[in-house]
Amino acid sequence: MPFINYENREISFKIVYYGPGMSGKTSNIIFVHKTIAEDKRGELISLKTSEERTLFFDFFPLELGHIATFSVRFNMYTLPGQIYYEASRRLILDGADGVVFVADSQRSRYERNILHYQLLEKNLMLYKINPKAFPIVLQYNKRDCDTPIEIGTIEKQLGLEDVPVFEAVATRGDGVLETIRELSRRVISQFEV
Ligand SMILES: Nc1nc2c(ncn2[C@@H]2O[C@H](COP(=O)(O)OP(=O)(O)OP(=O)(O)O)[C@@H](O)[C@H]2O)c(=O)[nH]1
Ligand SMILES: [Mg+2]
Repeated sequence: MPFINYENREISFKIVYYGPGMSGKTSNIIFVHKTIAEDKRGELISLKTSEERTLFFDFFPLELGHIATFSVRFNMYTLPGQIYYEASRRLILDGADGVVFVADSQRSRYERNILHYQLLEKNLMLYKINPKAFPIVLQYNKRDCDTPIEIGTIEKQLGLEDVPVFEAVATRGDGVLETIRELSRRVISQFEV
């Protein structure tokens, strides 16, 4: 559920980029951040290791216009994909209103994508959220790699229906805004229902 501040007339949604290690979550958020006009975004904060891996999270706030007389703010987070940071992932997912699942299109990462998607579903259920009724967008990132996995393989393996799918090359920004636009639309329309 979004956080509603009646005094400041502000609605805050929490968006989380989820996915296996090195799939391109931070690259997504960096591109979104640099694309947004300066007066609409806050500083991008990254807590990372010396090897540029996300240690805890990346975060920035984004002003997105209005719903009725309330200003809308999206708090954008990525989480660490390395397998041993499961406790951090669970913590960052708490209170999320929508998730971009960033999958890695390299064949060698296929199993990792499946595992992390299953962990996402498990973690949502821990928070009493039904993953099938929750705004999730699936992004196949790294489409520029050699012989990327075919679109549809992850959905088929996991029995996903009605999950919007986007192809991306996050380092170039291809598909990044399309992905977040669709998720924003879903998050806001679910709130308005
Ligand atoms: N070729 C290619 N490289 C990419 C793409 N997206 C990200 N990368 C590279 O993949 C590496 C990992 O990207 P990050 O954005 O840091 O990945 P992450 O998912 O945040 O990784 P963790 O924080 O460790 O979970 C970096 O070297 C990026 O430059 C892409 O679409 N194509
Ligand atoms: Mg990262």
